[in-house]
Amino acid sequence: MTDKTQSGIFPASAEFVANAHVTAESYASMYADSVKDPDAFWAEHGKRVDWIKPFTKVQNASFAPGNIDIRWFEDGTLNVAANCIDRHLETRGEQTAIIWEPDSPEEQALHITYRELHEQVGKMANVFKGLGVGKGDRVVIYMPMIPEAAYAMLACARIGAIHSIVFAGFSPDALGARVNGCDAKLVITADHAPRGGRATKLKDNVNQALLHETRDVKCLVVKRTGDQIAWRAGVDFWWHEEAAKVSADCPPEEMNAEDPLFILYTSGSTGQPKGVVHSSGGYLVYAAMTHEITFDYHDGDVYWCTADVGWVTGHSYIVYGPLANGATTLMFEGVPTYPDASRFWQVCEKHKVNQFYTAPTALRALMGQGKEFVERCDLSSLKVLGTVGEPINPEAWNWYNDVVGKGERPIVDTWWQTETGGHLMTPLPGAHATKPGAAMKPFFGIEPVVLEPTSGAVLEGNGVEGVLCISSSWPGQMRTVWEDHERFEKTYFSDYKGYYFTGDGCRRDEDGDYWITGRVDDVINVSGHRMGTAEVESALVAHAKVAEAAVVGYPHNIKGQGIYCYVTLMNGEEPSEALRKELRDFVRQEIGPIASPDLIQWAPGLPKTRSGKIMRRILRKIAEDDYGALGDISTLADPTVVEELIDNRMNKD
Ligand code: 6R9
Repeated sequence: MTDKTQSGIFPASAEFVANAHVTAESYASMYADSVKDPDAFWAEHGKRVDWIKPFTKVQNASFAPGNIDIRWFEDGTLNVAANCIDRHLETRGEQTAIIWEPDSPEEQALHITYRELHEQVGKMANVFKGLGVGKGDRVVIYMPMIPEAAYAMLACARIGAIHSIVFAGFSPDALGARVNGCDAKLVITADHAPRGGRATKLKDNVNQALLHETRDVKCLVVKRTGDQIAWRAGVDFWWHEEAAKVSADCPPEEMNAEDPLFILYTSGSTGQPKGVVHSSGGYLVYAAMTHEITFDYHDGDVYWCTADVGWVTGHSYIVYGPLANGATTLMFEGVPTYPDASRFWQVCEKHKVNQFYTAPTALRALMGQGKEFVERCDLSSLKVLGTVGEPINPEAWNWYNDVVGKGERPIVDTWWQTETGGHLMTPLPGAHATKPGAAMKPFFGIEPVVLEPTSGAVLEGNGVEGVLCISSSWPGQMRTVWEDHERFEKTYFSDYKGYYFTGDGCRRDEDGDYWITGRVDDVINVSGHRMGTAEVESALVAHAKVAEAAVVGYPHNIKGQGIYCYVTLMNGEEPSEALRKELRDFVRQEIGPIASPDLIQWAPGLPKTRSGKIMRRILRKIAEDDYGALGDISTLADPTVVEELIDNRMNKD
């Protein structure tokens, strides 16, 4: 072990490799096949799902300017819910599909079999139909982490409705914008969402979000706590009451491979979140395949992804990927530190979890609490550990490896995005020795290229750093931005023509392994949550006392990046601590607690070019406490503002 640590390279044990789906040898040959003849490769792997009408065409994808068109398996038909449930009934009807672990360890966990899942999803699908939802209609899901959230997703898939999940931590305003954005017919929610011993009033948030809605948006409410809520007569319905009235029999709708399965809003570099649209066929093939191979999932394993279904990770790796594979997937309602910092590890012990997948921010928070919380639990069932969401610092990686994995479990650091549907780069646990913080190698069929940021020239060879693009399509790729295909092209295909631009920076090291260096656009990553700085800026300037605002990220011990705001007040307004708090609360209310500013610096002036553009590069450097590297400031309209900002920089300690 000391040897490995010194070299910074961690191979899997011979025992692990012997039983792994993919080894170093098979990776090399499969990867070569996947890029040499992608049609043949994906024609084979397309069989991972059951088709109603088998596809004859595999891929039809163009990244050409003016003609961004991505299709996979385009003449095939299928039903995603039938693939995640019905096809398993014969062989594993009595197997647990979902283990549900509630917020409080005092409350009973649930084990839902594939047969029970089939029944619940069938009922929910019939309730949706009864409420007027049909093929192609949109349903917004605003739910705690309870099994009904998964039922709702699968019920949509069963009848061909398109779901759009809004994270339960988002504010009523953010929810309202998303309900409107996709013209949803129905919102499904719960009365309250217990989390970390506190409860969010989800139904009240829905009421507030729909206050100015002119259409009658119906709302189906799951009773989670039974506490009092305000009811909108005629448009609100209790799930348990409606479920009692319908049959569980709901034949799955035949869907085209390219029919949208879901929309998921995500932040970009502009103020407006984008509705990322995913397909039915290609998405499911890719989610299922990556789930099995990246985590080396074997039949009978218990798999746990700690994400929320409100994020893409919850879509692909709690629900669709695992269930398509007939896996047992664990859904956790709570947080890592409630009732104490042992909670994750207790759940691993209790349910004998084999694959555990979480975010670096959670690991950093737990690392700070000390290893006793881990060591008091029996973690011998663990086989593979995963991380996702942001770059993992070597310290957290080493802690994960040593304290949680006892130096014996491969760690898969999976790099991917809402837009990619599934993992694009990750070590495979039986194939690649890992390096702390490296995403290592492309998944099958993925062709990464590193470009020189300004010229767009392809950087060949090893030991290079630049922006990360992907040169050809893969089945899980997003297909468009909801009702804005132009924005799809502009965001992802216009900076570097002919490539999908990820927005991330990347280094290919001397061994040809990939390291993600973080976003190169105005997107920051706060506790693994993507946040467009422009969104926080528009929230701030919406406040009556704010004239102008600029927001950047800065290094934060636990969150990875914190939110640093430079705020210029309206003439005559005085800065004060009370106003700081007011602005913080205002942003929370506009977007949600995850967007809460960490630091607010009063800025009488912002560094701007003569054409009036804010020079964020400089603001980023000041926030990072890195004045040596400010670069050329001579093009500023008024260079003295920089000095003033440095003098008044917020003390971060
Ligand atoms: C799945 C997910 C995507 C952005 C992505 C990148 C960052 C995700 C990462 C990672 C380094 C990893 N990111 N995984 N950076 N290493 N293993 O997180 O999707 O919420 O859309 O965020 O997150 O910057 O571009 P999403």
